[in-house]
Amino acid sequence: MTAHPLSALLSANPVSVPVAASLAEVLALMAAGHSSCVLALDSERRPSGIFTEQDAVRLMAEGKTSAGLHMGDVMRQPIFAVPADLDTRAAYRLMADHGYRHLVVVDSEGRLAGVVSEGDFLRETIQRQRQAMERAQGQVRGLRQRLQNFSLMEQVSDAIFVADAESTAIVEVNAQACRSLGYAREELLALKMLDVSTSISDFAAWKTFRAAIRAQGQLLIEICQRRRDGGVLPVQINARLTEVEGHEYVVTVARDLSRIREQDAQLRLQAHALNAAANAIVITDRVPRIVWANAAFSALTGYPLAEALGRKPAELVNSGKQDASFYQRMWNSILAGEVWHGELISKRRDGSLYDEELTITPVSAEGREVTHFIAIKQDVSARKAVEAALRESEESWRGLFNSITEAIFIQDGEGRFLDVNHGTEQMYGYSREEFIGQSPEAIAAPGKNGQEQLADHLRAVLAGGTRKFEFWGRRKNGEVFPKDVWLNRGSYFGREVIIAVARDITQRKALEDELRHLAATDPLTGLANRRHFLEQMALALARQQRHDTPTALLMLDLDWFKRINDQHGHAIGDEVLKHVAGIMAASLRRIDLLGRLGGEEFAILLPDTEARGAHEFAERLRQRIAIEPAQTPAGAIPMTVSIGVTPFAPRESGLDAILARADRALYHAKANGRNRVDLEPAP
Ligand code: GH3
Ligand code: MG
Repeated sequence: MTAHPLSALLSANPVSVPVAASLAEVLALMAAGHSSCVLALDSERRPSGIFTEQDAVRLMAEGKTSAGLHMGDVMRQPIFAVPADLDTRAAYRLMADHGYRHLVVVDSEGRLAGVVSEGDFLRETIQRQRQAMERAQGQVRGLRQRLQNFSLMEQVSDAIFVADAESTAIVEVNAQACRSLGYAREELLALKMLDVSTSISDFAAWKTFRAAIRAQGQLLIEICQRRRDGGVLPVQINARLTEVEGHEYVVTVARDLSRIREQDAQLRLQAHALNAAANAIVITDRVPRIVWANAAFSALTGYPLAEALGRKPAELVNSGKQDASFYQRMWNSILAGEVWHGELISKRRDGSLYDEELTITPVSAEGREVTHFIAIKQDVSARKAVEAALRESEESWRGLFNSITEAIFIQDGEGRFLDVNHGTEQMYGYSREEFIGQSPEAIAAPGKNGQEQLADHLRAVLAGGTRKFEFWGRRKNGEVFPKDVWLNRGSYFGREVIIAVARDITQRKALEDELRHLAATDPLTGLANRRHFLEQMALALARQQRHDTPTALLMLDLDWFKRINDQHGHAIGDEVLKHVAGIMAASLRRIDLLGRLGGEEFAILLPDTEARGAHEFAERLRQRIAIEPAQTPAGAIPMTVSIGVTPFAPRESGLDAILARADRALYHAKANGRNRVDLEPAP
């Protein structure tokens, strides 16, 4: 059996006739069957002759007609017949050699099997080639499909080439292959591996290469590839043979060595940097086992890298000073992919403890599970010690601050309260928290302090001066009170501030008022004493001189008072003095001023009063005293007064002149019989 027997090519039913058939019949059959030849068959179906289109053309050329002719007259014989199992190519060669356009095919008994024409051969050849092509395309498609199924092809950063193991024609590449050689995909798919390799550039080299792959299963070598721009690219290739549908391909994975060398250098640099870092760095896997640690880690913990590798950090540094829930929280956050940051107490190899600031960063590829943890540790023992010392010093400072009974305010440049002591809380009734951030306005009695002045004080103190002033505050309960304030510039935990020390002066103010009152008052009668009266009279005189308002002065003296003392004793005399003072005080307007000038002598100043009005007032007062005896333990004691009146002149030389006139008027009243009023007009 041949691979391609002729039988496959046969037209099924060739047109055939008996030898006796008329030529006209033969021609009609040819036309009807679109056949280019007709065979004559004997009774055994053995072909005996053949009539073709060419024969018909020849008859026409010889001027013959079909009339009277039969198949036996025109057919060519004997017939050249070939067996059906003849190889197609051999049959085609026979036809070509003899110049035949048809071949008659017979079976082993010599009976007609069919006819093969030149056209059939052509059709067969075309079909065979098409099938081969389709098969080849199918193979490539299948290969591509299979390669695409390895979606890895586009995910790896290496260039991948798939080439026909025979022709070296490139049938598939990945995007990296295009990038690294600088070709478009279509351009690469039109090239051979020999075109892109400078090291394997002819078939002899390729065959050696292929044999080496076959011998070792895969081949890992460094070669050079040629880029589209002519540049040479050093690559490390991993080549394998693969068979797809009976066809062999070489799959080449090429890794850009220049990039790897760069990355190597980069990695070495990073490793150096990590090693040189001042902070301890530990990398663990997920377990977590230590996979790497830098020199600072060894220095901090005392564990050499070799001893730490493969161990769990907890085995090495857990001090037992944190409870299980602390570590649970840490794990929860880092396993969730969050960075954990905190402080803890850790243990060195020698068992000593230290304060550590720890940051753990989970490492995972985009959206994947956490694979590693990077821990950065910093020994903060020194900082902790400083903090503790600071805390201690702050505590002792605060103790001092609060032990001072005066109110102390720490204020910033704008006067805002940064801190206050207990004394301040007690003074105002506000808590420290309520004070902080507030300004003095918040605790000022409204309208009692000059706002501008306060700002001036702050400025002056900031410039280096000191200030003392009085300030009216308002407590939380609304009570308004005076305080003395001393402002100084100072320092508060390294910050330049204003320190205000305040003392409540409510009591001192009250005492001062009391003293002032005492200094101005006659203790027996509660009236203004001589000094205070004269002071007030001097002010009234100044007013009168300025505004030219009428003012009058009355001078009063009890009549025969000595007798009362003599008769009833000094104490009763005092009672009488008080009684008369009471009547006088009750007779005055609010603007009038009454004073006891001494002994049993009184004076009354009447502003806005003419001489006549003053005289009338004095007369009414005299009468009233005369009819109201003093009620004393010694019984009712009647009493009279003499009164001298004088108005202020438009231009007075001084108090003495007025007092002298009033005195003279009083003297006249006495001299004229007492219990009367006398007036000396202004000069
Ligand atoms: P007159 O003024 O009418 O001429 O007679 P008089 O008796 O009031 O005379 P004089 O002014 O000389 O006497 C004043 C007396 O008043 C003398 C003194 O003992 C008495 N006296 C002065 N101050 C006080 C005092 O504070 N209490 C008492 N009980 N007597 C006083
Ligand atoms: Mg008298």
